[in-house]
Amino acid sequence: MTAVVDATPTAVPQERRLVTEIPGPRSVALQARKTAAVSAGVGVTPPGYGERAGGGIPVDAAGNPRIGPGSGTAVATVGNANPDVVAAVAEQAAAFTHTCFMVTPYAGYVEVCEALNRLTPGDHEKRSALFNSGAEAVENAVKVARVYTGRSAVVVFEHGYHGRTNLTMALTAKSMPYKHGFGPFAPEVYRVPTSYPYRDRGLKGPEMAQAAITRIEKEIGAQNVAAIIIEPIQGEGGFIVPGDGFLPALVEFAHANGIVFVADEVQSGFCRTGDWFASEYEGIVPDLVTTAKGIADGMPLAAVTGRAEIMDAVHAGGLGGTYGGNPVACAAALAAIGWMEANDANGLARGIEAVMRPRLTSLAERYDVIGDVRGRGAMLAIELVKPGTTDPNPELAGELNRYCHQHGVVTLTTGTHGNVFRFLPPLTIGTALLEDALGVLDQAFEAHAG
Ligand code: PLZ
Repeated sequence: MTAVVDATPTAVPQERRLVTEIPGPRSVALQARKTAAVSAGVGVTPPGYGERAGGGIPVDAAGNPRIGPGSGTAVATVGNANPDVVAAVAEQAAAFTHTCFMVTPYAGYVEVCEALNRLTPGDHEKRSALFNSGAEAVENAVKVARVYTGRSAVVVFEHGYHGRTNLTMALTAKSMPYKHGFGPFAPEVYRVPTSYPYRDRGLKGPEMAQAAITRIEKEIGAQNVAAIIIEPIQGEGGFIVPGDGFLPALVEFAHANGIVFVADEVQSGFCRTGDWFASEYEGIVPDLVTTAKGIADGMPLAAVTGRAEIMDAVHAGGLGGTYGGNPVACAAALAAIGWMEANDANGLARGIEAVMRPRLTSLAERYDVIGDVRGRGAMLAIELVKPGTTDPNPELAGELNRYCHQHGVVTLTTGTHGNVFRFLPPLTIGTALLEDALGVLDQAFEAHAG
C-alpha cells in the first residue's frame, strides 16, 4: 500500500492551531458585512473567513490554521496554492490574462485538450472543448449529444447532481436548496433509479441497471434518448458508489441503442478516487467525460472530452464562450496535471484511503449511527442513521459538522438527506494532518453520539 506523502509543498505550516475561538472577531465582523452586501441566496456554512491557504490548511481571518479535508469541494486536489500552480499562474498572468480563444487562440488551451484526450478513459481518437464551470461542461455535453444523435431526451439518475443552471437544475435530483422555486425547468429530462447498495435491499448492480433500462425503454423509448448522464460515484447525492456491474450494463445498453454515455467526473475525476477517473475502476469507457474542479487547483476551468466523431459533429462556432479555457486557468491546469503525473497522485489517493478507511470502519463498529462507510481513494464518506434503523440522521451530521468546525476542521456534509459526512482531502495532506483530523472526528462522535 502506498504511503501518504508528508512533504506537502507549501509555505503554510501544515498544522491545526486555534489561536482564537472559531469564528474569530474578524470573521464575525465580515459575516455581518456579508449579510448586508451579499445576496442571502448565497449561503455560507462553516464559520471563519479565509485569508490564505497552503496544502491542506486554510488559515482564517483570525489567523487560525484549520484543516480543510474537503479541498473546497474536491478542487484543491494538489494542495491549496500548490507552488507549481502558483508559479504557472503568475507567469501566464504576466504574459497575457485573456484573449478569448475564439479571437486569438493560444497554445495552453490546445495543450490542456491534448492532456485530457490522453488521460481520459479509452484509447480512441478524442477531442475536447473547454468551459468555465462543471455545470457549463454538462450543458455542453448535452448540446453535443443532441446534435450528434438528432434526439432530445436526456436520462439522469436519482440522487444525481449536475449543477445550478436551468438545464443542469433539471438534471439535478434534489429540490432544496438547488431547485426550489426556480422552475420551470428544461424539458426532455427523465430521471430513473440508480444503484445505491446500502438502500437497495440486497438488489445487485446489474438488477438495478435493468430497473433503470426498463424505465428508459417503457417510459421514454431508447430511440428518443440522446444521452445518459451519470456520476460514476455520486457526489452531492451522498458519495454513492454503485454496485458492481451497474455502470457497465448501462454503457452496454447505451451503445446498443445509439445513446451517448456521459460520465460526469466533475467531482470524482483527477486522481480523486485512486484512478485518473472513477470510470476506470470498472473499466467503462464513456463516450463523453465532463471535468472541472480538480483540473486546475481552483482556477475556473471545465471541459468536455470525448469521441472525435461525436465532438466533431457540432457545426463550427457551435461551442464556445468568452472565458472558456482562459489562459491563466489553462496554465494552472497544466501545472496541476503535471504535479499529479510527477507525484503518483493516484497512489497518494489510495494511501489516504489506507489510512482513513480503517479509522472510519472502526468508528462504525463503535457507533451504530454509522450505517455505511463507502467511497474510494480520497473520496470517502460515512452515512449517518437513527440508532437501530436505516432512517437518515441529518441532525447528527449537522452536530458533528459543527463540532469539527469549532475545532478547526472544515468538514462537509452531503447527500439527498444531508446525512452523509464526506471527506475529500487534498492528496498532499500528509499522515499527521489526516490523523489529527480523524482524531477530531473521534471526539465529535464521543461528544454527540456517545
Ligand atoms: N457535476 C458531479 O459535483 C459541483 C456543488 C457546490 P460547478 N458540485 C459541487 C454547490 O453547492 O454549488 C458539480 C458536481 C458534479 C457538476 C457540478 C457543477 O459544477 O462547477 O459547481 O458548476
